[in-house]
Amino acid sequence: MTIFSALCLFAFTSFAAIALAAPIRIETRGIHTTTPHRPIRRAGVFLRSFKGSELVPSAGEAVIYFYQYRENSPVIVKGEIIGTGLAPNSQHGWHIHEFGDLFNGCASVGPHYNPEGQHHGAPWDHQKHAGDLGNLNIDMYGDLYIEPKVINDRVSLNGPNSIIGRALVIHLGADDLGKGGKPDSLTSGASGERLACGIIGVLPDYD
Ligand SMILES: [Cu+2]
Ligand SMILES: [Zn+2]
Repeated sequence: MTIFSALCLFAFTSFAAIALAAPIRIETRGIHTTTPHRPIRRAGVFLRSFKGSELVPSAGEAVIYFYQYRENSPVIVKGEIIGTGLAPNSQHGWHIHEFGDLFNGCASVGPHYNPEGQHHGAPWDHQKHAGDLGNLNIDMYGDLYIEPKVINDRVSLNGPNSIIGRALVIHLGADDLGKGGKPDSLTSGASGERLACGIIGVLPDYD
């Protein structure tokens, strides 16, 4: 191989490598309503544990993400928490609560977010709170994986039903989805103590 052909080959392969590595960019202007592959809004919650109003230092990073692809489309929830510290194979109720107020820890975030004035239920019921997310399933290793999915189709990341600035709460017990017949089944699913919570905030765009 001559030096010239070797140089040509080198130039070609490095060009190909750069071309392959370069991200595919979609040109957008203003709000991304015409590009279904990018959410119009991303939001996230950094979950924290409290004892009363005192913040308890937690071991891992616990973030849950929310995406919305169009102004009126349902919100997709996604997340993974490795090493939750919760019992393996356990179920925990989780909800969007009304206020983004952690002044008194998870106690000051108010009741379930319920702009329609309905009673507590399962996320797939007609009668439910907009903030009802059902149960989280902790796996046999104590980890949590939430595949990207729509859990409750009544919430939004914009407009009058926006959950931005409200709180996400994970409870000690399982949510009975309003069907347990306990005094608080129809208000909170009898899911017990509030273990962790955080405020839902707007995240920056991807780039
Ligand atoms: Cu709750
Ligand atoms: Zn509820």
